[in-house]
Amino acid sequence: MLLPPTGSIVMLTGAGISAESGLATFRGAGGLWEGRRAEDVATPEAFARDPGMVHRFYNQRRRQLHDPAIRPNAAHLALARLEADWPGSVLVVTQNVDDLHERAGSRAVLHMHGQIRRMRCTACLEERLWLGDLDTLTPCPACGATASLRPAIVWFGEMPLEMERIMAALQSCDLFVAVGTSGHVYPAAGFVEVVRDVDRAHTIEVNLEPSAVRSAFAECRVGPAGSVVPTLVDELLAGLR
Ligand code: BV8
Repeated sequence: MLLPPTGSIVMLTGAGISAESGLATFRGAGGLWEGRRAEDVATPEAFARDPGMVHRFYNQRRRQLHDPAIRPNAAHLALARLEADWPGSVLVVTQNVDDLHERAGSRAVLHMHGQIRRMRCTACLEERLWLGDLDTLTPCPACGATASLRPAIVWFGEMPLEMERIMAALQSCDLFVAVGTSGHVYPAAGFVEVVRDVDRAHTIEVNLEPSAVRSAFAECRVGPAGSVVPTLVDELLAGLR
């Protein structure tokens, strides 16, 4: 596929890009947690009702990131290689809260749904890296308040982060690729429609199966991200020669 060398690329990633690294997706077979859907746990209401349960949900997932078996896969590494070798701009917009893109070497990464390795105090609004467990008794390291810490994650009904930067990147990109996302969660699922209004941009979906917004994409590549994304990156870089 030929793209102008100065072309700008936006990669939207979802839970599917981390699946081959061993992290469960939301709506796949392992998607339930204690019999609950993510939509029922990842909400301010659930946190207000049962903060301990929501802390357990995130503590379990945060602990996974310390597992040496959980590491970036070929898809994460290919996106980092693209950012390093592509002369134009490459931006990863991820719905994921893990740090696998950064550990693969990507630097231009926007976590629109927050990061599981960060916490925020609802009393003093301090936000910082937090790698251990959290619970209602954990005192805020900045203000000392208890029962005030929460994961720095965007829950359902909360405003995603970096939306201005994301919209600007979508409206000026030459290529938009969605990798491993089911197209159920907005506003991310609507990003392809924003790009479609940009007449020159090409859009590609990479997924094991068609997403809920498959019809909005000009091209679909079916298969595991770990093999489809490196091939796509090879094609893009070969077009530079
Ligand atoms: C907002 C952080 C507005 C948490 C997440 C009614 C009431 C309230 C809101 C709404 C409503 N109706 C609609 C909404 C909007 C809502 C929404 O879209 N709900 C859906 C469920 C209908 N959205 C929101 O609430 C958003 N905020 O709208 O704010 C607003 C305006 C003004 C002021 C205030 C607010 C916020 C949404 C963010 C929620 N937080 N994550 C956490 O991580 O615990 S969303 C959560 O789902 C994750 O981020 C996840 O990434 C994301 C999306 O899921 P996917 O990534 O797509 O994962 P999924 O499992 O679904 O699919 C995986 C895909 O990978 C599959 O297609 C599979 O085939 C594929 N795959 C699997 N393996 C592979 C693969 N592909 C390739 N290779 C493989 N190997």
